[in-house]
Amino acid sequence: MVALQGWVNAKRVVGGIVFLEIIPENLVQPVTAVFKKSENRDLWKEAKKVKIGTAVRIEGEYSRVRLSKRGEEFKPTKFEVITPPVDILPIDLTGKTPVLFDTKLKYRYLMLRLPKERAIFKIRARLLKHVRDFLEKNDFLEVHTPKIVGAGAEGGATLFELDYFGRKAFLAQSPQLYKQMLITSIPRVYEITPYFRAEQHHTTRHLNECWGIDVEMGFISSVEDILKLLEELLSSTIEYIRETCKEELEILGVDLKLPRRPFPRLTYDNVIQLLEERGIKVTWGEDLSDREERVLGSIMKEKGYDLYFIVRYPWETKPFYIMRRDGYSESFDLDYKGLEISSGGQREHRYTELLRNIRDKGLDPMDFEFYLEAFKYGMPPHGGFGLGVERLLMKMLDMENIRETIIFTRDIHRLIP
Ligand code: AMO
Repeated sequence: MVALQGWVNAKRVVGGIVFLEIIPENLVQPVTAVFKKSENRDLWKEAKKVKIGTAVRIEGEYSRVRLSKRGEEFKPTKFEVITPPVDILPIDLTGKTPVLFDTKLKYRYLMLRLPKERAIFKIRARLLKHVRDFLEKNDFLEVHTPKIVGAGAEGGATLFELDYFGRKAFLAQSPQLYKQMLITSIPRVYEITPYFRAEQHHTTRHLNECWGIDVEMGFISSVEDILKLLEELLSSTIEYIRETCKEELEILGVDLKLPRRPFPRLTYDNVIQLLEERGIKVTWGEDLSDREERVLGSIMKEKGYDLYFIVRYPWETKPFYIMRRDGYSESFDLDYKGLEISSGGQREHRYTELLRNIRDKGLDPMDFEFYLEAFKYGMPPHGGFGLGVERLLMKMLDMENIRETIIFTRDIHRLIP
């Protein structure tokens, strides 16, 4: 005998039989409990009057029969209503009526009764578990840095400002300054953390609260050490998801391909040239637009690559903490199927050069005094990256909208639920 706890998702009464489609608490696929009047009249009567959405507990056995689309068949011996619904469900969870995207985001907590929705978030959780395991195995220490900060690292345009006991404070855009400061004592750190970005635009690839996998590594020889680490991390994560989430990938209809390696290292100048060959003119010194990233994605797809680095961006496109070299920078972006999913680079670890970089970006060194001080006491060469969790998932799972990959969305229109 086993106990099945979950929710009634659909009910079909055919002659003397009641079929209850149950969404079990911990399985991805539904189970159909079959109540026969001829076998147990009382149970059948209970099942017949149960409302859609009710939380139930059923005892019985799996009959090992697979009903098409309705999961396995379950033969009940006991039936208990745990919580009947107070109201009719606001959405149809049987898939018969399509749910509008906006409604789906509003009722995400109910949508998660469905196999597709559960599959996305199971993959998300597995992915983060694997990333942690991978980084721990490589001697990285998980750290937690403040989310209420006094200075932003990624430019003023996307800072959320708040009042901190009469002082101006911000929500952290990234752990950048703190993860770098830690390199002077712990040369391998990582943090899985929310980023708060006051992006004004409403796109399919921006959120106002998103999650990042932030890594920083000291005593590096060059930015190539970071590229290798990120390439290894992504390849092993994709392999892990392919192996451990077969059922979820199947539910989502995703054919997750192992990336072709090594990931190409295209220079910014290479990219401009490739785009020019397609008739797209990029002004040197400007970041790539969404359209340019997408065209590059199709060029690289034709060459057989889903994942590729863009290295040596002009320094003016990158933040002050990135190391400068001859007008270029020791930075990179990693693009996946035409979308930037990560950026990083080697940092400026030399105190005087860093101070100059801050001034050259038109920033006030006084705002970064606490950060700069950490560079006075033997800061080793270092580098790292920030990898966007939602963007990575979106591309892995071939989703059109980043909002599919986070349970509760924070965008310009959504503050609740
Ligand atoms: P960057 O600002 O490029 O770099 O952010 C790193 C990665 O985070 C994701 N990301 C976002 N995803 C969804 N919505 C947003 N609004 C959003 N903003 C960022 C992207 C992006 O590639 N400190 C550096 C990283 C580093 O150098 O270590 C940083 O934050 O996937």
